[in-house]
Amino acid sequence: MFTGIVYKHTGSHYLVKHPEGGALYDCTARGKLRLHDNTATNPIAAGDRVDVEPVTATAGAILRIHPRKNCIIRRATNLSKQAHVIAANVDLAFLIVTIDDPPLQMEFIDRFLVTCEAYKVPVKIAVNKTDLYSGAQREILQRFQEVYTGAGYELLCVSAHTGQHIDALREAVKGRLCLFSGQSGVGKSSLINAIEAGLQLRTGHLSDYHRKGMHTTTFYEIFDTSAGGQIIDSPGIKGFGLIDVGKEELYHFFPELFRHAAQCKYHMCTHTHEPGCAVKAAVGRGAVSPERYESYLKMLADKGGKYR
Ligand SMILES: Nc1nc2c(ncn2[C@@H]2O[C@H](COP(=O)(O)OP(=O)(O)O)[C@@H](O)[C@H]2O)c(=O)[nH]1
Ligand SMILES: [Mg+2]
Ligand SMILES: [Zn+2]
Repeated sequence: MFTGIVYKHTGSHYLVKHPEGGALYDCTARGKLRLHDNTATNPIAAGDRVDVEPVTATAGAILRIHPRKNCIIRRATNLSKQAHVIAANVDLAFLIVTIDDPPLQMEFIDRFLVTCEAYKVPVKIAVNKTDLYSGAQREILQRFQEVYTGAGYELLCVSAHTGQHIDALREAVKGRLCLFSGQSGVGKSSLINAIEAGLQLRTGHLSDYHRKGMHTTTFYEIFDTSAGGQIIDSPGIKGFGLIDVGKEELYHFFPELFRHAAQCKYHMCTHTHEPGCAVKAAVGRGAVSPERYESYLKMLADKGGKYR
């Protein structure tokens, strides 16, 4: 028996890496596993540590899942009960965004950040395709930087094509299990290729794939980097529907709102209409960006009425 990490999950099969030698075992789950979350469509996810009993030199059976340090869960829609575990035991998540091609989607970005905060996964932002931006896009980028560094997030401007700040990205990944997430087409796979040239992951626009009949990344998959770290490449994510967060605690996961909330007059302040709200006061004097506050209000008022 050995304990290894799940590198990929495809349907009912799991590829588990042997800790010595690094052989990948094609595994299925045996018997009744003690599951972390039985509402999940996938009980075992990339990043899980599992005990494997080898059956042949390349195949085995998963006997046990180790307790998780954390995991990131996504739900299809606000009303959906079905949860999908994206990844487990993540040391750092990189949210990859672009100003253009595809355009910035603030809602997606803030939902992802809230999700990371709620699951206690450290998260950084990387703005990719900086080689493309000029004029108005540069201005949007500048404001984007102000808003998110102001909120307390570390932000890197990178380009998979020119190599800008790829070393910084490579350094951040070193020794960690790192999730690369973001909308389809922002350049996740291209950045992983730039960090680790040997990998040669397939890249390209979704529309190109349709035209050529190719398949884009459809599974979360872990790749080793030579500096001693792992990156999880994500398939195109349409959006984050539900976040497992109660409305009354949503502001806990906007770190800059949370910092001010202790000074609110009312303990149960929702930071929407209450007198003596320190969060609204902070927005008023520019200590919290109106963009992020708007985002908070929008999530709070979201259709479906509930986050849980
Ligand atoms: N100009 C430019 N294009 C990029 C950059 N990074 C990726 N792309 C292009 O964006 C498209 C989508 O990249 P891909 O890595 O497949 O995105 P993913 O869906 O997030 O994995 C491809 O056509 C890439 O060549 C970049 O830094 N600059
Ligand atoms: Mg990709
Ligand atoms: Zn308040």
